[in-house]
Amino acid sequence: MSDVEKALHASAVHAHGVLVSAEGVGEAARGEPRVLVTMGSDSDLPLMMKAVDTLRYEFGITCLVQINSVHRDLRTVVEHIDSLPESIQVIIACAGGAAHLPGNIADLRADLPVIGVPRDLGALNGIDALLSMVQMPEGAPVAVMAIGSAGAINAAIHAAKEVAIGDPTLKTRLQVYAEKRKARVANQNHSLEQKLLDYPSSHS
Ligand code: RP5
Repeated sequence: MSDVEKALHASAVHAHGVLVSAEGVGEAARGEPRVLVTMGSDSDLPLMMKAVDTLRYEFGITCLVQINSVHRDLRTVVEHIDSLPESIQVIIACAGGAAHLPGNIADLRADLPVIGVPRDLGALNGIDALLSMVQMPEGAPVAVMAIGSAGAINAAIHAAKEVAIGDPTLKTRLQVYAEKRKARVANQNHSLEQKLLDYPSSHS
């Protein structure tokens, strides 16, 4: 591990975050974190791993993953968000219920774009989190994605697009990702005739 990487790991530990890259987690991670992926509770982790895995495997983006609860420990959230590594360019924040985390972070960090992911949870199944995030008053914008899994993946793609503004290599990876999506449609058309032939008839 290089000296720069050692310093980064030390600062990540200090900020109670964990580095994640395509190479691994924690000490095994490589590179500077360019995206913070944060969430209100580790119960959000299964959803947010979709964002983390998209960032690291599709785009090769190293991220810092951190739990921040504005309902349970607001003071620590302020400390964490104030002391993020300089290399962070975008923040993805997920929460469920009365989801204040992304909006609070948008206020704390006037210099960084914040992407909100509403978690599908509880009696309102994410509608509460969606409205809490999207109805930010003027001045502290949150770019809100869809509720749940599609939102987590789109948050990662959107973050990659923002990072790619200053990184031509990343632009190429975004194009490759888009081509893979197109190939899915072509494959579906390829197997469509057989699927129609095999489809159970509703006529006797
Ligand atoms: C939110 O409350 C968290 O982001 C999570 O979505 C939700 C429930 O948290 P747990 O009770 O599972 O810790 O703040």
